[in-house]
Amino acid sequence: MKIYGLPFSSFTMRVALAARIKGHDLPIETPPGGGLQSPEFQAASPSGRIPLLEEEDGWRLSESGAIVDYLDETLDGPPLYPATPRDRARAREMIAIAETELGPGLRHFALQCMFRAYDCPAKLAYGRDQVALALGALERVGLGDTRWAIGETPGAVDCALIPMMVFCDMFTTHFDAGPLLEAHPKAQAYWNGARADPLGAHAAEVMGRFVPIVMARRAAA
Ligand SMILES: N[C@@H](CCC(=O)N[C@@H](CS)C(=O)NCC(=O)O)C(=O)O
Repeated sequence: MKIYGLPFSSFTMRVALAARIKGHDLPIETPPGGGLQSPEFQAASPSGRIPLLEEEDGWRLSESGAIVDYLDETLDGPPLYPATPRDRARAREMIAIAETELGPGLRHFALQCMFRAYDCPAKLAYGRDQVALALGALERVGLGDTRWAIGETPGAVDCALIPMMVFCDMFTTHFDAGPLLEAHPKAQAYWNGARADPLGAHAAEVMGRFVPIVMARRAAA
């Protein structure tokens, strides 16, 4: 099994973290044809996006959340979801908040502050509100109350949240996004704990390698 992705991609990191928690170092390969826009990759990936999992027999799966759950069911290692129905439901609730609120909110910062794709203050303000709503909601359902998102061991929620927390830090520190986590002490406490762990530190280090690349592209433009 391998993953087509790019190391700086938050969604690729999500599935790489899932494999790491389960004790596997999943190979991440550049999309076939050399990049996302290649005809080979566009033909292989239903949305044309990374990550894309490919099994040895050619079976493929897209969407980072679906891939995380597939890895959980097919790889040896600790389960990525908690043991009780209520904790599993909580995990899915937190993942839904991350996927439908936090990620889309951060996307505005990625497009405007990092990639400078366009300049629309109203969209950025909406993104900021969406990030604040998401972090507030995550805190209300328990983020920051325990060592990891749910309990004392990392799991599927952490795979979703860690790359987004890396982005929050990155956008604030390097891309003039202003404070994103500051008003959310429990979310900040969660991230402080996660990034002090090799799992979070690895994500921050790998995704952080993208900052000088973006800066160099800006300088060259
Ligand atoms: N919902 C998808 C989102 C994947 C996604 O947005 N991937 C980005 C890279 S982080 C991508 O492929 N962007 C390229 C494009 O949209 O053309 C998932 O969870 O896997």
